[in-house]
Amino acid sequence: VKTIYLKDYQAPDYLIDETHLKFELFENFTMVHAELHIRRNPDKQSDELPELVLDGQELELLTVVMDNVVINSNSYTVDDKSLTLQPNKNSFILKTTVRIHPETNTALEGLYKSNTMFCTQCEAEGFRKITYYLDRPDVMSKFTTTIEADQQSYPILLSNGNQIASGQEDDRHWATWQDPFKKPAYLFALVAGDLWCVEDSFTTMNQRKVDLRIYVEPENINKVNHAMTSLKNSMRWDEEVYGREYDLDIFMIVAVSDFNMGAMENKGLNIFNTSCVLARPETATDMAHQRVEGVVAHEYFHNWSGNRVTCRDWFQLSLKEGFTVFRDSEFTADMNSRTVKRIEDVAFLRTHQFAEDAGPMAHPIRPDAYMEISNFYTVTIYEKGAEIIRMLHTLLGKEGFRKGTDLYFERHDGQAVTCDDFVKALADANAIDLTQFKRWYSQAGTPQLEVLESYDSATKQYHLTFKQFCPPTPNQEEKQPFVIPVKMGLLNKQGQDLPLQLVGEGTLVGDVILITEAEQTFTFANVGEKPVPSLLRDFSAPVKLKFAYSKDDLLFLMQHDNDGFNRWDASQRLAIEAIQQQVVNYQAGNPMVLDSGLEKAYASLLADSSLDQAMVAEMLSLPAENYLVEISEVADPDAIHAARQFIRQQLANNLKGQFLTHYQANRAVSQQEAYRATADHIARRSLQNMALSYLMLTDDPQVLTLCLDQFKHSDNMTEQLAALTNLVNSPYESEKQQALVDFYEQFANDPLVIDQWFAVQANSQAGDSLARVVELMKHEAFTIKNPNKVRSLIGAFANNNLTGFHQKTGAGYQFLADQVLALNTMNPQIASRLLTPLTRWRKYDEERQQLMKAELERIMAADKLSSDVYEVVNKSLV
Ligand code: HT7
Ligand code: ZN
Repeated sequence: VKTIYLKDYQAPDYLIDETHLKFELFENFTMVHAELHIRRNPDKQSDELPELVLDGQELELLTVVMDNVVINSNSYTVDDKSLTLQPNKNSFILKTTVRIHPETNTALEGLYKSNTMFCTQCEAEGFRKITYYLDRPDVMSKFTTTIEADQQSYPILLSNGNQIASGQEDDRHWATWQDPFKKPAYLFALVAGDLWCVEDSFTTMNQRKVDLRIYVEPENINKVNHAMTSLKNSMRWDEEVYGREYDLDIFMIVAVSDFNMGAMENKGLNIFNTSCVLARPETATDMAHQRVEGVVAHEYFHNWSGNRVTCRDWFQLSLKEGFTVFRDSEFTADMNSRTVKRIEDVAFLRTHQFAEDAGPMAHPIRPDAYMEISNFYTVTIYEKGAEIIRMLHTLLGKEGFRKGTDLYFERHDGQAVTCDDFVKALADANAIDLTQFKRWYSQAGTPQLEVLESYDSATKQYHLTFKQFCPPTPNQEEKQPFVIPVKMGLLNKQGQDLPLQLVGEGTLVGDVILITEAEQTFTFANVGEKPVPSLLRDFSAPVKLKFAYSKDDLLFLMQHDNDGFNRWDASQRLAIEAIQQQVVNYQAGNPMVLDSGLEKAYASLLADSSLDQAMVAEMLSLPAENYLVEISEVADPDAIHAARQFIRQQLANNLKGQFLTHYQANRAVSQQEAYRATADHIARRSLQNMALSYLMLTDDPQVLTLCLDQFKHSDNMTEQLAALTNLVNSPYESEKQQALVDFYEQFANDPLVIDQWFAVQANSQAGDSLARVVELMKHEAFTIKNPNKVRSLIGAFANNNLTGFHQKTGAGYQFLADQVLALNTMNPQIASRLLTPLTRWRKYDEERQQLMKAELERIMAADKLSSDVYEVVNKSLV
């Protein structure tokens, strides 16, 4: 498998101004006729005409015609990756015909079938599985697409842009779509199927009416309202916050059941995983509703950050993904609770991205090399990428950032550009030097930021010394200091922020200090008493902050910090300390104890009626097991699980009365008010379910009655699924089995709900979870060909069921490796993603390390490894 390097980037020798495609769709094959208007790239001059090397995979080439002259097979070469021709003119029209087989395409890349419909997924390099092409994002072309298919089976025929013609002949019909915007092939889309649609419209800021359509399979037609509302909110938000108006007369979304990721931003024709479009209260949880809102917004925002301005090459992926994740997270923050969104994003980043940054697949947000680009749709490119954009927003301020993005869109509209171009637009618009800041683009790893304090009561000066250090990552031993914006406050005894008066060296802008050196001291004047520092407010940089907070400091910050994020963070630090002490006790065979400070903190949170309910729910959640693994030197899954569970149990017993009061009050409101997916309702349900999960640990039969009542008599999936999850993890065996049977019967016809049913069982804390997962793989509702099913059963087990997956026998590892091998040829992208937990083998004890490595080696030794799986296994074993 070849490695591709950023340093080897070369502009294309040829460009394709126009692309005319004709698809003839049949049940056993599809014919693709392509007419490409090609010319030499004027920016690449040479005396001789270079060869034209078109990408193409799994294509049966039938004809090649250049400027109306048939080219015979002696005059071109074809291998399994390309078609090479020698042009004799600077510009020409090349026509090819290929036969392809969407009906047997299980990789879900290129043109494939999902249930009965045809659909496409071309990012990153799927278009080459449709026709021979210059399949690279810096080749942008105007597309016209004709689709011809059986009228009865495929009444709906869609592609990018506007429909300009249609017709019928016997039992077949056709439609022609034209996209007026130049685009790279990865944004091409085609859909053909028996679909229903919900229609609405949006009037843009310049009073243009845009037709909005969401297409689904008929049985899902009652589940698209939430997505439609989210779409209209996104369109308005992008106008108001970024001044970006939609540019076509029609915007379509199509929901498909078989999809490797969440969704795809194809120009004017977004294709979505059903899990990211369909939502109605009875079948989708609050979390699922929020995911729909976020993904609809994300894909819509790509119309500017990704489509109008796209990436020059795939090393620049974070140019569109990091920026768009930042845009969608700000949208969600504006639509819902800003603090809760920040807490959720940071918890996700710290758990998953920090782990990636510390593992064998660590890479900068702009990687220097890859083997298989599909492996680089990572939490680093997306979520860390978004954090880097957030830091730019912090550095430039709201207005400065907007000036920068305005310049970026104006300068680069219609172009394929680089991360450097983005940063330069921001720098130019604000006349600021971002050279050092750009290290965030080229250096991998999570910096550690250690902070030491000293206070001099005589001079009333308070000093903070910051030391930054970034551990080595693959191929990057040494790191240069980063620019780290630290948003902060100094709290007096009453919990108020003191004015920040910086003296001497250093930069303070508003409440943000800039760390630029490996070690740097900041001195604050007129500090009348030793303050408690609140550092890295709002998580202003993706770093690991080390400060020796005392327990009292943390309790104080939890109550008083005027930054909601840091109040939550203090609660997490307190909980982590308490859990880590019990991990030590568990390992030493000593009795575990509940920290009285933690209990008091929880009691006062539950008693304080002035607090935002969403915040209470967040602060009462103990850090997830996966995060506890991430922050362990050597992770002991059994000890982590036992310690966390012990603390939950103790808190449940000791605070039972308070949990019950909250539960009953909130459940009563749930029963009275109709479901709404608004921030206040979501907060209330999350507190209610949090209380229920603690109460269910008390073994009180009265609580079981409450839980069963919630399971049986809720009008929404948020309450019903929470009740089912609690039952599945309870000791009440017969109630658990009955609930699982009832739930399945109730929702057997709804695959997305059945995905939840699989996931709840995969995450079960019962000792036999692996056996249950193996059994469920034989269930009528399971198929390994559907990525949502794989994620909800196999993925959920391997990623979230810490004790089940890491059982000492190694059976969990062996099971996962078997599934990776089964998927390797069927769907390499899913196989490679599924591998992630095994790649983290260095985190565990020697015995587990050996077992995990042995499975990676077994995969490595297998025949015909896909490049996707090969790259991940190879890097993990180095
Ligand atoms: N830009 C989209 C990426 C995507 C993708 C990548 C590889 C394989 C399958 C895929 N489906 C969608 C999604 C997004 O970030 O908006
Ligand atoms: Zn995206």
